[in-house]
Amino acid sequence: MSIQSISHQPFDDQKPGTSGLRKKTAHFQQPHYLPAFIQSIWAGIGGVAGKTLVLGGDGRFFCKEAAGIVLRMAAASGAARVIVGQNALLSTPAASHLIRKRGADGGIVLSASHNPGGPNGDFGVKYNVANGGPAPESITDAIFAASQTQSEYLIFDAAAPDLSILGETPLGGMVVEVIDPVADYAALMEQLFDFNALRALFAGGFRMRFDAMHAVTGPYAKTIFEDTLGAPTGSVINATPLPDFGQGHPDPNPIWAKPLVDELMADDGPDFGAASDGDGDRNMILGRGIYVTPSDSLAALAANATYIPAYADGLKGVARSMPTSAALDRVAEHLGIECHETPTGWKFFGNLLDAGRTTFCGEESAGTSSDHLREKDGVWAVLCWLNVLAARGVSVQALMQDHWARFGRNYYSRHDYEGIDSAAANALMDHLRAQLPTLAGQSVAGLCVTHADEFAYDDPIDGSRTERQGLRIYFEGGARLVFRLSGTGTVGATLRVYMECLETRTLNADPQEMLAPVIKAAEELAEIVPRTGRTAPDVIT
Ligand code: G16
Repeated sequence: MSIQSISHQPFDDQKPGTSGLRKKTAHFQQPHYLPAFIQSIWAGIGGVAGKTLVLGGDGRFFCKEAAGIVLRMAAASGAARVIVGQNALLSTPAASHLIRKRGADGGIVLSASHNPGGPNGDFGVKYNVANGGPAPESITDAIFAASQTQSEYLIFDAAAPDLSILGETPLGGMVVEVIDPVADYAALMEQLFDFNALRALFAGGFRMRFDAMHAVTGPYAKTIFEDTLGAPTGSVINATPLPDFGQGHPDPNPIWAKPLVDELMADDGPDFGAASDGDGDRNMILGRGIYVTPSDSLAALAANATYIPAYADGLKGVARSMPTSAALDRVAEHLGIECHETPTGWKFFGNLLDAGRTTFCGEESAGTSSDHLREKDGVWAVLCWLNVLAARGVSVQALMQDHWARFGRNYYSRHDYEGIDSAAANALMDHLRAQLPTLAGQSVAGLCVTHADEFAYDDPIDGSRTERQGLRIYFEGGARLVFRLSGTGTVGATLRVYMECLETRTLNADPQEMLAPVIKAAEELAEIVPRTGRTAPDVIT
């Protein structure tokens, strides 16, 4: 065996986005593209010699080959050990937990999250640091800087070990340790929740449907919900991870998980429904006859956290991304705890969690989690809901009615315009940005603007400042409008428009109807139709 040094032209498009580097699969498969990025990661983290890494992915097309390349490159650059999930599978939260549990220096997750997979789909690479969380911007900036000049990578010219076989195998001077991807994570969940209460819940006939969307959470959900907690076989559907996610879009929202939503909306539907995404960090929560928005789910879990053994002593604080609704703020105010507002991207919660300033955090984009690890965690969110329902003995519907009656309801919706022309999207944002200073006091679509700004975040722990994180327009009465361009798309630009309004009396109306004036204001202010050529959003959540 020998180490090969391969030369190539530097790539100029390897800037990590909201969550790692995401591109079309074919783009990643072009000669040298993936290895060049991996070599840039080694450079960005100060080398990999002597280090222990965790490696896994969501099982999408190209994951296994990519895992082999990462292993051969880690060995060539002197890594001591790589702990890899069997068949290169690891959910993002399981990888985060393993990094922490094993004291690893970091980890690589091969995933484009909720983006479709397959030869014509997307692929992605994320790097997580020693706390188990996504690399902060200081590191992703260093990786990007390295990628712009790097013209050579090192790779072992021997095949990587067979990742279907558990156990340790040497690769040069490095150890490849293939582990069961589920066991450590499942053991952690058992420590956090009242598994006896959950067993009793299912034994009492509680019916749940969990849609793993042919993605990575299938084996985790089968083990935990069916094998351990006794949910009937078939409670977990689409449970085998497939390279193309069954040609689906593994994004747990009412559009892409419509069959599950339809099942839960039926009069004889299950008591509880949930879905997770490609890499298992997102979640969607449903009860019979009710869809719980991610913002409401976060707020409801925070309000009920003390019913869960791990959080019985209460929450130290909470955090949400800026576009997430203010439902959480109202709970935090009631509990008398800190509520932090961060930019979109899980990496911004890391410092707050490490410093013990927040226990629960979440995002409107279907991510919820706690300080048990440093990623969002779909199965954890589902277990939280089940634990609260079991402890309170109520339905999802009753719990949310009670929540809104206590705190009011933040009606919320996000409209996405996908794959629009990048220049048009940037021009739309510039046009909006230019209006911000003069909007206060103006009336738009019958709503009076109280103030408007561009969100910037000053991290209270390390003092870093992150600018240009979304345009915000606030209206009298508590309504709010936010505009951002997505940092996870792979084609053109995706415009996200986030809308909310607070209502304390009408608690069971259609969100799109309640938000109609805010939606109209968004269209008028941003000139969405003329500037994008789109007459309707592609996705409404
Ligand atoms: C990623 C990030 C999240 C973010 C989401 C949407 O989720 O981890 O923090 O909220 O993307 O980001 P954007 O609005 O920029 O597209 P995931 O599940 O895709 O890794």
